[in-house]
Amino acid sequence: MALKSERPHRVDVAKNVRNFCIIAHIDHGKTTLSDRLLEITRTVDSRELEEQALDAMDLERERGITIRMHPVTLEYRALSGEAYRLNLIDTPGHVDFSYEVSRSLAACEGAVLIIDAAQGIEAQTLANYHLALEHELTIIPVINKIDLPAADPQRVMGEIEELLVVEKSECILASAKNGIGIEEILEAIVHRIPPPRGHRDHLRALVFNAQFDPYRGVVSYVRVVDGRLSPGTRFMSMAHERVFECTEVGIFAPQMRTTQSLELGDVGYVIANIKSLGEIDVGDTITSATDPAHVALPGYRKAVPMVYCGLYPNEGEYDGLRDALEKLKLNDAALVYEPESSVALGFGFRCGFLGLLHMEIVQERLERDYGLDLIATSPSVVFRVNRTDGTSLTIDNPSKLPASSVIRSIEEPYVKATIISPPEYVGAIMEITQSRRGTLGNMEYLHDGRVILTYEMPLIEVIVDFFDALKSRTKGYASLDYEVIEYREGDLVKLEILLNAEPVDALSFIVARDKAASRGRALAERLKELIPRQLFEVPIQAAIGGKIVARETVSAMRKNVLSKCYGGDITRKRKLLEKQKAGKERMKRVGKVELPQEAFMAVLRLGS
Ligand SMILES: Nc1nc2c(ncn2[C@@H]2O[C@H](COP(=O)(O)OP(=O)(O)OP(=O)(O)O)[C@@H](O)[C@H]2O)c(=O)[nH]1
Ligand SMILES: [Mg+2]
Repeated sequence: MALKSERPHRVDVAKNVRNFCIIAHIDHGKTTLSDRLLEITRTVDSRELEEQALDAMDLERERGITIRMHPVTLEYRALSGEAYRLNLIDTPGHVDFSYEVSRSLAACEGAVLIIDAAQGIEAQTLANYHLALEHELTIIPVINKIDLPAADPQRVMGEIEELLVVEKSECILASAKNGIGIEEILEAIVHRIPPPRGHRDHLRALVFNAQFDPYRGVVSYVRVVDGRLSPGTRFMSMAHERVFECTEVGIFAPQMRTTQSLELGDVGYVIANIKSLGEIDVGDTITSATDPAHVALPGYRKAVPMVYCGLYPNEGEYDGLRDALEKLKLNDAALVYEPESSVALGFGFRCGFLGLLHMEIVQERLERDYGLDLIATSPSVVFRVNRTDGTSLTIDNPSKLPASSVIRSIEEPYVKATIISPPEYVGAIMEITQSRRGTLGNMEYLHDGRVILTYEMPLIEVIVDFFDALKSRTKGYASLDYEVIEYREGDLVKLEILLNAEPVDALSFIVARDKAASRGRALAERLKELIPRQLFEVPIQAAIGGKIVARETVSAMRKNVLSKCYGGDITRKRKLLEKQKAGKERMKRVGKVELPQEAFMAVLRLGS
């Protein structure tokens, strides 16, 4: 065997363990299939099983989407009579969270790839499939939702054969909702996915995720690759060369459940009095402190935030926001933040996110879990500015753009976008991608007539309302996936918005020169609708390099809400006043003008 010549030790096999994750495009039924697997293996009593049981976060349940990866251990007695331990990881399907998917894949030997029988292969199906191939995983294709009237498994099998290196005969037909095909999936997991292999000595475990628990410190999610871990084991983080003593190990069932040890091939958690995530990293390798391994496991690239915005609290809540960000960061390594100040909004933080959904979710958690009231400024990407003196700088905030006289060039991130759509919408897609500086790379027709289009386009154009425009112009049929490929030079300018003749830094953004004027006009019009009438007239101007390109005016009005309540109904009066006050809370005073939150996001919705 090849492995033998490289390593002196005997290769061991954890014969009755299987590690796999469930991957798919968003909403194709990963978490619902996990429910069925929890149920059939009696990991959770079926009377207690809630729908989408693994989506434990309140935000996940409300939105019906998975945000985090969720590992769980199942005990399965196969038809052969043999008992297996299956470690499953449910993953998110949304493009913002593909980092969770790739981390999960690294802990597994196999992946169950779900494809919706009515929708077929979508953009994230392909993206996640390729991720699984990169990790050399065994793939089990499952065609789900065959109960739907619109299901067409034959067509989907055709697509699978066309686009993936998978035979029709490997596909399993299932309905996660109605419990069809579940046993077949379990048998395929046991028979097709290889058991974990490794060495019984020289502990090496991959930290594929970590959570911070205020009482117990860092809970590391690990996959044991070699050796074993048990309470009392003194282990070392290879990235930080710090030694800890393990106090508890266990599995997710789906709640944390203590076990005596984690053996070769196992997936579970480790607790060891680790006080902060700076002492151990996601992607780190844990090894024995007394008998360390020489080579760390491959680990991960760091998650790079793509989208930045400013978050500004109400007066007096700055410290509260800093504490809240600090706490959120403990469980969300992809979130970055640093203090910034804005002439218009005062003191706040510049925060970096994986994408717009991530941004929305973080803001919602800050407001809800920490009782903060925030204004988010319009999102930006990270630009590279090359100055005339030969130096360059990166900026994630348009207001930091140096004067145009010292700029030699500006570079911006480009993405490769993959769009899958029925053919009748190709015209519309070309229109919206062209208007967003996209260039068509490839166009391929599928068996069923659908088209796969690949584009290269600036990330900022994707963020600014592209997805919404795509969904509305294709009646929701097109799916989109994208990844950043490189920085390219662009002819870019800063568009500034002035209220009452004062530039508002939090409303400025960077845009392609040839579109700046029309964007400026559209934004001024939109702001006119959004800014409530004030006691005085508010001129809105859009300017490029000091030149005004658009002007609108919000006319003055004195609004006496109480004039509606004739008669002496004092409770009604109070209610109205309170309502008005609640409405005000989402306003931010900028100079003399009150601005609603929507004004800062207006740039995102210009197309629609
Ligand atoms: N008819 C039918 N609906 C299903 C089936 N499986 C899942 N669904 C529904 O599809 C929707 C999405 O299911 P989820 O399990 O949340 O999908 P997911 O892949 O986990 O979604 P993300 O985690 O957000 O990517 C839910 O409304 C489910 O009830 C099925 O077999 N048949
Ligand atoms: Mg899910």
